[in-house]
Amino acid sequence: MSDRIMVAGAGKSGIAAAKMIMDLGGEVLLYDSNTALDVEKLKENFADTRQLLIKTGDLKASDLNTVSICVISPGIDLGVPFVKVLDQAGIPIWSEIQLAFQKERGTLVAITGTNGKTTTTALTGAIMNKKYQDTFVAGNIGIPYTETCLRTSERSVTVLETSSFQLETITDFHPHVSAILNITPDHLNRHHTMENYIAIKESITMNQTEADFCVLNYDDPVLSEFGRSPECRAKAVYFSSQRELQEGFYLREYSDSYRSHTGIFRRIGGIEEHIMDVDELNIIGTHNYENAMAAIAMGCCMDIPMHLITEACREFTAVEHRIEFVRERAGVKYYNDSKGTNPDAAIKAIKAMPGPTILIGGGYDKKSSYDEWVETFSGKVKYLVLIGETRDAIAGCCREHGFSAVMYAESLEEAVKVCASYADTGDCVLLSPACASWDMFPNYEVRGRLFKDYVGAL
Ligand code: UMA
Repeated sequence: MSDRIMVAGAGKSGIAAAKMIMDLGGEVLLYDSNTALDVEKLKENFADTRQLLIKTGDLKASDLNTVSICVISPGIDLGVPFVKVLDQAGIPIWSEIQLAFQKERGTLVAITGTNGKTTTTALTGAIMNKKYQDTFVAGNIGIPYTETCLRTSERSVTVLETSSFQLETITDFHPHVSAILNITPDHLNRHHTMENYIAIKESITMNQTEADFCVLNYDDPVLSEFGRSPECRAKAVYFSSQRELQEGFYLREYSDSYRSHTGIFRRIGGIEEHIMDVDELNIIGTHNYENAMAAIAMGCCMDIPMHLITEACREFTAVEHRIEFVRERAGVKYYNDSKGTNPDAAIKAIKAMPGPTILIGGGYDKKSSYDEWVETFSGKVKYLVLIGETRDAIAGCCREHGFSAVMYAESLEEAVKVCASYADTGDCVLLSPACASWDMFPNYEVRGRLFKDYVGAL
């Protein structure tokens, strides 16, 4: 490890990365472009600041004299001006997960995809925990990998949620088991083209070999083809909610003398095995059954006995902010899906609702297209209450698709009150905004918790 490492971004990842480097005896230049940052408060995160230099604002070439490498926080777009200063100085840029991987001593399981990452990561962690006592769950889920990697051992397993932002600057990052759950348009304001976004997601496998596994969604044409291509050197393991597979994990309807069931099955070497029924799970919606199949597949790749896998699946409950049931009031069910931060995730939440739905949408503008989302409203969404930066764009899209039950609210609190006043017995109220939160809130967690507070106060 070099003497001075620059850490860009003083959020969760940056603080954890800086601590890790200093724990290993290195010196850190912690840089943040936000001049309003309270440097004294930032220092409170560190027990010892002797090896720490903090800089905010513009970055000049002269600031980089002793810097040999830059560890960049995921939220920083590689197109921002200071990255050019780093490039001109020939300083390599690593993501925070790339840094952490240098100290990984156990087995790494890494999960990416546009949607379902957090639920799948949490469930996979619970499955691993049944066999491996030292299981760490980290990454985009909210716990920086640099916070856990120094505690790994030959016996430990780390289950890591990885975003495209984190994968963009990996070099030798190498999971034993990877999963790509699905790829639909997201973060295109940062990655620009779908081709670029897909390539970044697929790069999770770039250092894998035939001794490794990659779990892939067979129903996603890009991913089913990727698993068969020479670029994917890991052994591809498929799951599908749409068809029975010759080899892999899938959903299939079957009946017994009492009723019909939807089962999760596995077929290996032509032999089919019933794993469990979807109604034994506490998570709802086809997308969640896909997440469960991916997690089960990862458990099998790690040789976890099937009875322990199914036990973990039965015990697992929805992750906070993912179609999370909040409460029932006057016959109306309230759901928090604040992590529905893109149209595809929000479509899944609408489909999972058990009744007519009053939807809260809108937020930070990621330049997404809302057409497919609005098309799923028909017959399910009674009213759409819009908040945030994207209100006009979404309202315009609704007009184009002939959906007129649209209202504006000035705040999330007002939106919750409007929903409550329009909801009838049997309806659902769903916060699933199809947009990121950053226009009105620091992150989706704050947005989700406030929603729950407002619903609780009704
Ligand atoms: N900053 C700069 N310059 C810039 C932009 C930002 O200096 O040009 C600074 C900001 O002033 C701020 C810091 O960078 O001080 C923030 O860094 P960050 O945005 O990377 O946020 P962290 O707190 O480090 O959280 C990150 C992830 N955030 C993002 O990817 C935006 C968290 O994912 C993750 O949980 C955490 O690391 C731990 O690994 C959040 C997320 O929204 C949940 N992820 C996206 C998603 O899921 O869609 C990808």
